[in-house]
Amino acid sequence: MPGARLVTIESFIIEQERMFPEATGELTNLLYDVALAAKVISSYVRRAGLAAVLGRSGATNVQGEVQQKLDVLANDVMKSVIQKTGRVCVTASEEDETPVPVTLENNPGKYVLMFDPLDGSSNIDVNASIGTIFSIHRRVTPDGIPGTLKDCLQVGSRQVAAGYVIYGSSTIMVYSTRSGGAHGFTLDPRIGEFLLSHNSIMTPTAGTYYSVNESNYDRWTDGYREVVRSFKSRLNARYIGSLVADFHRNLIAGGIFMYPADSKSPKGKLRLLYEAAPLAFIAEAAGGAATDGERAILDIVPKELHQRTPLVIGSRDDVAFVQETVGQATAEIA
Ligand code: FDP
Repeated sequence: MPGARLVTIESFIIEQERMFPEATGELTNLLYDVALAAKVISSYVRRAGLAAVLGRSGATNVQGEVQQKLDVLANDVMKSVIQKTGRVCVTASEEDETPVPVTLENNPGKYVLMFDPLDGSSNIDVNASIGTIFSIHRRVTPDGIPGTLKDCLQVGSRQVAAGYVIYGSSTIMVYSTRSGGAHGFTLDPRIGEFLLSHNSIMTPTAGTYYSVNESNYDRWTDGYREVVRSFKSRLNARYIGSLVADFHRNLIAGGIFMYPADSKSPKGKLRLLYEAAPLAFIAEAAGGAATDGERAILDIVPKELHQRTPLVIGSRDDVAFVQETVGQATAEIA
């Protein structure tokens, strides 16, 4: 728009950092590295039907899930952009079995980056929205040496920043830091820059939508069945099956996403460290909430890298309703 003030993601992050005189600029640069990786991944996603990147890679990841070529590619892009900057000491990803420490040669930094490089794999080949999710912590092991699993296994409330990128009708990156607020930037394909499009997102306290895979209904506990019966009578249903896309729509429009534990996945399906915790950080920054049905997601202390968790996330009143209804149903059984 001629004359409109264009705020790039870089200038916005720098402006935010000025609120903290003690900041060294490293986190700013790390967020900018993530934005760069997102642009590269976005360029592959946008050409996916033309470049030879659709389909299965022929391998399975640590969770036993079939890896798509784009999963592997996105994972490689993230690591190659992030690992040699001297800003992180270790990365961890849904696609890597163990943490990948930054070697001495590549100068380990003070941050830990965990990510799901391409969330919503089942939607890759059918041109539906997919995304990248990331979580950043300060390291807890001594500076100057490669990071370890200990740096990764930190409670969500200690995140210093988190965010996601959605490759949808446009590419949007949303992030939040401890300085507060959740901010969204749309990639302008004409200039290849993320520009501020959603300043200080606040999610409605009560939502319009509920998003859950209802084909699991018979596998849920009575509490979740009751919740969904109630939602059916007063909310509208939307389920894409890409966590980022379902979460983003509900964040903007108001709503709730649920992936409860069920008899097939007794610990839940989604991963705590690089799916649930970063999105919970964003949800809380936007005035929403996230729980596993009993505890706030940000209070869960992880025990393993690829730990799974039930997830209920979105508008505050709806999340509270789920927690209360599920809690009562559990108490009645006990
Ligand atoms: P996917 O298996 O396609 O990678 O992260 C896992 C995830 O997608 C989420 O993005 C999505 O919300 C969920 O699983 C979908 O699971 P269901 O197919 O069981 O509904």
